[in-house]
Amino acid sequence: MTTSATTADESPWWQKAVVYQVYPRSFADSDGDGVGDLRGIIDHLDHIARLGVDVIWLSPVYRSPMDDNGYDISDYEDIDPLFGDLATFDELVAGIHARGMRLMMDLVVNHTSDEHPWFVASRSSPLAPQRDWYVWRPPREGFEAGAPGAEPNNWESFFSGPAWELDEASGEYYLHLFSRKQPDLDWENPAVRGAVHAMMRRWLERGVDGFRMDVINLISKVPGLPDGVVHATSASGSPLGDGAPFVTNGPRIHEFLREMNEAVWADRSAPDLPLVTVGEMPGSTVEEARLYTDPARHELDMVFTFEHVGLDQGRTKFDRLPLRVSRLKQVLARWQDGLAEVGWNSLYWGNHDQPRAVSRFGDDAAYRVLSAKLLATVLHLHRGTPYVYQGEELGMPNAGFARIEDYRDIESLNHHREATASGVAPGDVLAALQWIGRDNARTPMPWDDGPQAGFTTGTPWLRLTPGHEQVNAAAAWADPDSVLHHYRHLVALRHHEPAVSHGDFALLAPDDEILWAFTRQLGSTRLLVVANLSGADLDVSAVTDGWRAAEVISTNYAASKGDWSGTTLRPWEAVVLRRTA
Ligand code: TEU
Repeated sequence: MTTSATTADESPWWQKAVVYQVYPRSFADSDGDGVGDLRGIIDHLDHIARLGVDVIWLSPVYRSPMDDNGYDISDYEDIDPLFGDLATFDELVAGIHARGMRLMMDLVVNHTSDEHPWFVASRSSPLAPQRDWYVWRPPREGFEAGAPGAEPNNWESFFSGPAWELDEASGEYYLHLFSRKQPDLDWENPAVRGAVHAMMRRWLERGVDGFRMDVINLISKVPGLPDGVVHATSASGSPLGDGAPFVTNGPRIHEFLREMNEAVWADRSAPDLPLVTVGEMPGSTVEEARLYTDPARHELDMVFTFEHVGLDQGRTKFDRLPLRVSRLKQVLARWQDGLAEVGWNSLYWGNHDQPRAVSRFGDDAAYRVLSAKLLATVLHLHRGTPYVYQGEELGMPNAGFARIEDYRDIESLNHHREATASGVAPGDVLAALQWIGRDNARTPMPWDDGPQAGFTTGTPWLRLTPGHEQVNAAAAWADPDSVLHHYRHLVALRHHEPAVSHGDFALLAPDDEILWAFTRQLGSTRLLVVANLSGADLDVSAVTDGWRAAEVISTNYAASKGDWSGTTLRPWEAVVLRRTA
């Protein structure tokens, strides 16, 4: 049996922590404009605190034209008036700290808004001193600016269409991996890096405790920006190629992260340092994650992998593939093994970019409550830092809007426009959005069974998820068997049982498509997790042999602590057993 590099006792605080993500637009609206705000979060802090979580990750609240709901920032130093102001932000920080929690801010520095003064200056002239803060290039040789295919290279934007936008005035193009209102900063420029570091220091001085770094593994691009493999043509006639290999985990990424550490928090060695960092890293392998999260390298505490949320997707995220449970289990197990000795995992099912976990991996019809609890049990019993996305603790299903008019997300709207223009049947495009579109999980938080679910007294910016009369926070707190109380129990279990936070992980029955089973071990304490991912009874005696006398420390069936057979799991049942030696 291997022993882990860090034990529960000497580990940094965030290895025993659970993080709760707040998507501010949709958490709580205090002023009736239909959009959530900082005051709304302050008013509902006790909901989060009662769950027992340690950290709040707040999606962006900075000044923004809201082309991508705040991931397009026009002023890193101020709060958008839609959400409040700096004084209210300070109140929020104080309210979080007063409840013993910490605050992790979203750091979006691969790109800014095109309305950020840096970009406005950069765009003003090819001779502007800030021209080289962004990635400007002339048209492709032999092409007139603006002609199809004249883009400096063939990269496709993550939000559909070419990743370049022409600036008519100068005849040059700027790079935008996301929307055209999100120009990429040029991290090759030391002045850009210095400005980002200074901005981060100011937020730390203001009292924030860490950063979730948006697409941070995309900031270093391969020099020369070479064309990618062509796979399509845009609606405007430009060939579209895959730029990901040239921007993902690029040549200077490790250097940039290390430099950031040195510039922003010189000494990370103090064990009680409140700081925590997580890098969002689409396209990173476990080997790369080990480098990013090796404490000796001073880069990041943990990263968000995308491997497990890409298993049901084809070449693009909208191509749906059947999900195989065995693959899902094996991918997560590989990340457990890969970061067992060096590094650390973050654990998540959902966030503001992913559909609702219970709709994607569970059964949101007949077994919504049980399968939501099962998914929570399985994830929270892995080794790593779990993230709970607002509404997940209520077992919220996908919004599943059937009409394009109900969608607000730029990614979904762009995809709908491009796909229908290139001949895909509108019904097929909508079906994909109902399954994977980001608005599925961006709907307002349902607080009670009142009008607009208690989210707003006005008209919500995005329609509510159907079913809020039953699925809401007030109902969940009142019901001891709710998904919410199960999350509270799992958070407490992580805090009190060191084998949950730090035990070694071993996957059992890796090829089974229905049974998800694994063990955790720390010293003489052993845990066995068994979960039935189906609506039929499942005989699990093969893995519970030797565990008959073990204590049941978690179950998702109401009040069944004492009465589990030890051999058969009921539909969507998940049980955790503990024994010593
Ligand atoms: O997401 C980046 C990302 O890789 C994807 O999850 C993205 O949402 C998209 O689905 C790719 O097809 C981050 C933020 O979390 C997201 O909300 C932003 O839109 C994006 O970066 C740009 O800042």
